[in-house]
Amino acid sequence: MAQAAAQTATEAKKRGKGRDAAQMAGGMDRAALLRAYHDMLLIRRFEEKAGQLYGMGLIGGFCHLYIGQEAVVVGVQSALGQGDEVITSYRDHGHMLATGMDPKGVMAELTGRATGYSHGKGGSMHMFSKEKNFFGGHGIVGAQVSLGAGLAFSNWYRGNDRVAVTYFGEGASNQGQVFESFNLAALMKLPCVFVIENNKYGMGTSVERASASHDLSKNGAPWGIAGAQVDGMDVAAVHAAAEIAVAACRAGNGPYLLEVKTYRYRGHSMSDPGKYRTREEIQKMRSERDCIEGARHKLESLGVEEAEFKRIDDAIKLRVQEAADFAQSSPEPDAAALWTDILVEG
Ligand SMILES: Cc1ncc(C[n+]2csc(CCOP(=O)(O)OP(=O)(O)O)c2C)c(N)n1
Repeated sequence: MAQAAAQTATEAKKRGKGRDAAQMAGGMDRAALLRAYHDMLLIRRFEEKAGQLYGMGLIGGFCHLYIGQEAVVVGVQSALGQGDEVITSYRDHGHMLATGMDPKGVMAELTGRATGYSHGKGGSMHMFSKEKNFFGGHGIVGAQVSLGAGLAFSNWYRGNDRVAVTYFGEGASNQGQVFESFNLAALMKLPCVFVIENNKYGMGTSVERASASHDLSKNGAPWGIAGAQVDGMDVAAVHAAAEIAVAACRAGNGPYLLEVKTYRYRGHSMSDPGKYRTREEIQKMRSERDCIEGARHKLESLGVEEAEFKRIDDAIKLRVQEAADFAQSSPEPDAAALWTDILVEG
């Protein structure tokens, strides 16, 4: 990781040539960090609103919030280029927003409305966007890892220079299909960035109790997969590590494994009583390590003033409220829609 950090610093220096070094924060300049702050805050406010609507009985079924983990997806997405692809688990609303999907369509889907991304028939865990190269949204733990390797395979087969990013949790990381995917991706040098979002808990089981491997970034080592661990509460650090990973993949070096150490503030899903950890543990992370507060402090030191933060906050609040209003005023799908978008084998 030290080597990776040094490489990033050199690359950042090259990119920032002529700029004041004080205007850079971990390879992100002021404008990039401000954008990242905006994107993280949009996810946070969207998820808070989704939590409220769930409490009001407007969202049915499962709902896994991403609050606390925003720096992971925003940092990685900021290192991607046009046409790069993203696939993830059921904890997916943040990934959708980061790829540029419309908050209105996502909220409408959460509330089961016809205007949602899956016409109100998929819900929280099942949304896709071909336009934004977002491939879901998968409720089966680990399933997206082999699908993500498949996305990378299709890019390799077509001979383009696109990279597929496959996100999964530390709980999923010891599944057999994950290691099968590592093997094939390494064997064929597939352009896949595997991102382990290590939020410390798989449902109510801590990573210490579930995993014999304590440095998950080394889990691809038997197949020669390069890996790095990164602080997932620091968006600039995630961005810097992701730039290295994406560049390595795009250069044809095969897959890359990033373990991003993060934390979720809310329960596993909305029905989690949270008995496996203390309130103090959560509060400590929130007050000392929060990714949005951390970015805000860096931006303040780069000269961003209160009025600018307020302008961003107000615009996001409005956008999220508009998404909630749009969802609530949209119709539910017609009963006849039960017979569309499905495969019926006779
Ligand atoms: C194959 C399979 N086994 C079990 C489950 C039940 N389940 C849902 S989420 C989860 C924990 C996964 O934890 P992790 O991969 O760390 O992701 P996180 O929820 O922390 O984002 C489990 C066991 C499932 N959905 N699919």
